[in-house]
Amino acid sequence: VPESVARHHDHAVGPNQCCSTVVQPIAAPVHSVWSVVRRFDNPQAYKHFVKSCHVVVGNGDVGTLREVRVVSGLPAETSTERLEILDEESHVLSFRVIGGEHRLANYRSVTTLHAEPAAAAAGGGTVVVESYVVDVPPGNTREDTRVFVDTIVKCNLKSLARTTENLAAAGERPAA
Ligand code: A8S
Repeated sequence: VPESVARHHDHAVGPNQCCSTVVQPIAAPVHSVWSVVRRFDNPQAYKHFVKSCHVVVGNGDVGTLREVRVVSGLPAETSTERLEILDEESHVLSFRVIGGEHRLANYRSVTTLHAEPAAAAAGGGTVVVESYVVDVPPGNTREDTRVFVDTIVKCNLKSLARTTENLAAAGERPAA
């Protein structure tokens, strides 16, 4: 992993914040995984806790704001999120939560994609690294918070793996 990319996961963590990193291998080439991850306007393509998403400002470049509605059953209704980094060459995306009805104040995550050279013969492979930092909500412990957020991020990345592995398989199929 290049140092310039690793540095994105090196968060400044305040005294009442927690941070963590989730790693997910995917049996699909980096360009197909990136084609899904880069779509800041369409997180529901793989994030199943997202009920709907509307871009309120911007066209998908840095500074774009999206308004996400969350499925029921979570301690959240909406989230307003700003695209902070979209690096098409290094495959880095970062967003920040700037508002909404939920308990994850000051959430910021960074997602980076890394080609898995050993998987080249099998059509390509990717390792996704997603790290985050967030305020620990009042009345919760750092550990509670990490378990809650890690669960969401792991679900998202497992779903990203299924989605992009299916895309890759469909692309390999000979045309009828
Ligand atoms: C993401 C990651 C997270 C999203 C969280 C952690 C969230 O959308 C959900 C529940 C909450 O309580 C907070 O990449 C919030 O989307 C599913 C609404 C922000």
